[in-house]
Amino acid sequence: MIIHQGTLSPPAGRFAIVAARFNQEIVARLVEGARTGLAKHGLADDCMELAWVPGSFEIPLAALGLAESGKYAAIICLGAVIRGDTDHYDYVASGAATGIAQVALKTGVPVIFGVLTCDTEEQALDRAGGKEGNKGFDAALAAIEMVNLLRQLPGK
Ligand code: INI
Repeated sequence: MIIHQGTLSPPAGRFAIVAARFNQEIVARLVEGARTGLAKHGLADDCMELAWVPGSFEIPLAALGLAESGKYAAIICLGAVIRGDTDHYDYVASGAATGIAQVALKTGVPVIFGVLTCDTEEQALDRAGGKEGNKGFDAALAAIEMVNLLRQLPGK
């Protein structure tokens, strides 16, 4: 059996991060986590670009433009959606998740879902460099792995 597995060795190419400004204190920690994850795996800071958008709902549109430009090996999407008193949370979280998945499938570029969806700010902080790790860091590793995997798999 041939087994394909993306490694974490540094791939050639540029990495774009799309980050939501809403809950910016938390998202800034995710951005730092992603940057650290890329750097720890051999990617230079000048291979990384960061685009801020107003909220997680706007992430897919910015990610689409970046992915369609053909300039990036992967797009890492970071945001923090925290449940409030209304069902607004559900629309923002599902819009972000569905949109991000659509961008990846439409363009063939790995577009990584690093958007926290939490009930409380405490849960989000735990996942943005707290006791549950940093999901930005994890998203960076997922991006590297997917770039390397897709370069191994038979393409179109
Ligand atoms: N955007 C977030 O990224 N996180 C949230 O928790 C959030 N809440 O709770 O409202 C949020 N809303 C803004 C939304 O992403 C859009 O920016 C806004 O609706 C304009 O389209």
